[in-house]
Amino acid sequence: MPIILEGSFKSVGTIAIVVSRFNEFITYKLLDGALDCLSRHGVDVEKSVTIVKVPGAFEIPVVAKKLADSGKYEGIVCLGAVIKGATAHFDYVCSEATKGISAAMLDSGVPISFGVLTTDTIEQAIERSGTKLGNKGFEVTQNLIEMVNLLAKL
Ligand code: INI
Repeated sequence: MPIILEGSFKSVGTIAIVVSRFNEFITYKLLDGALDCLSRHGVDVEKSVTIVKVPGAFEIPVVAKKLADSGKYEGIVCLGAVIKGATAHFDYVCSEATKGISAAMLDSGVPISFGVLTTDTIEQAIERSGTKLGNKGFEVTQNLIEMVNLLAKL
């Protein structure tokens, strides 16, 4: 039999959430989803979760990297919403947020989940932040819990 390693959804320790204020009517719904997920997986949100607010998705990576390097957190959730209609530099903001968050995870070895919505319309963002298509903040937080548990086994 091969050895199969997989992360469980066992409760985790200290978690940081980086959330951008840009499009906050969407991102704060993602934050609600993330906190709901942590608390329903047994995390004491009052004691073990730190929330860091940044102006926009472009600023998320530098904060995620600093939090990861601090050694204080088992995992980091990044939440934002980049909506095409709202900007001419959509592609740049998306690409820098994606690359930067990924680099922060690979450089630090700390699991970081990518909960930055990149949508063509506000409606698509609303659908993914607690309505028709669920709550991406909840989903990416569940993935983070799995990755924290998986990395602890490797
Ligand atoms: N930031 C976002 O998080 N979402 C957006 O849709 C967005 N738009 O549309 O411009 C956005 N821009 C701000 C950017 O993230 C930075 O905060 C800004 O460029 C200052 O560095």
